[in-house]
Amino acid sequence: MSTSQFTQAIVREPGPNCVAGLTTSDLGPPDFDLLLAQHREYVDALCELGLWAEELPPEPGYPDAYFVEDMAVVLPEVAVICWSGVPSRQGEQESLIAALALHRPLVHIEPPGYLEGGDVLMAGRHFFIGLSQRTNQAGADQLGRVLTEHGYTLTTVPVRSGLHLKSSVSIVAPNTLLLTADFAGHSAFAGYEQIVVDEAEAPASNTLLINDTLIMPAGFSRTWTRLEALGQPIVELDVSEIQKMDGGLTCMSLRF
Ligand code: CIR
Repeated sequence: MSTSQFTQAIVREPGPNCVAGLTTSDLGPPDFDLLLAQHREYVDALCELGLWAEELPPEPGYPDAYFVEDMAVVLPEVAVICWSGVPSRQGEQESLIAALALHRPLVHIEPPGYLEGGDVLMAGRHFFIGLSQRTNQAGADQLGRVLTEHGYTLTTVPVRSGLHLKSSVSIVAPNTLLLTADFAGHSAFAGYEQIVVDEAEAPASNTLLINDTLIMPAGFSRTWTRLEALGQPIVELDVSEIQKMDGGLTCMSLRF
């Protein structure tokens, strides 16, 4: 599995209840119609990059369910179904189970372990697993066993700022990470080229590499300039309303 070569995605349409989702942001409530339009542009962008996108319907009981990335980690060999670190999201995975069972054998993270996909960053054959409020050591150990069984390596990284590891650290080229100053210099990332985003552009550290194209959030010109130097195509998407719900570009799809 390469870091960025994907043929399929699973996404979920946000429901009107998404405004009731969890957030720590002080950006105010999202405009639902605009959020829906931004989500549509996101799905269109994935399709334009060659992915076949399966779109699941909204989940009335789960306002955060369109952040599908958090509910599974999809490897070539197996899909690991997550157990959320927060009660309001425990149960979202049920409808993903049916979708993913068509593509992969399934294994499950079991409580007292909990783990969300937003904390799992794939870098070729190596994985970084964030230990956050949404992922505990027991959850990371369970995923670690699956990864090791299939020949991958992993390191855990404490997440002391931001929601998930991938809120602040992205892979933007095979050996290059885009990350915030809080994570730069962590020993887990030694050996990788590091592009540290300006403090004022911290949300740009959640950037998505799809089939050698970078999808980055709009409005971060300094980061754009630095990423442009990598020589890969860049697509900018406005995710202002999604950011109001603590979400970003990686959270809204499972890619495999
Ligand atoms: C939550 O707090 O769970 C959602 N409002 C946001 C989840 C974002 N997911 C991600 O970064 N992987």
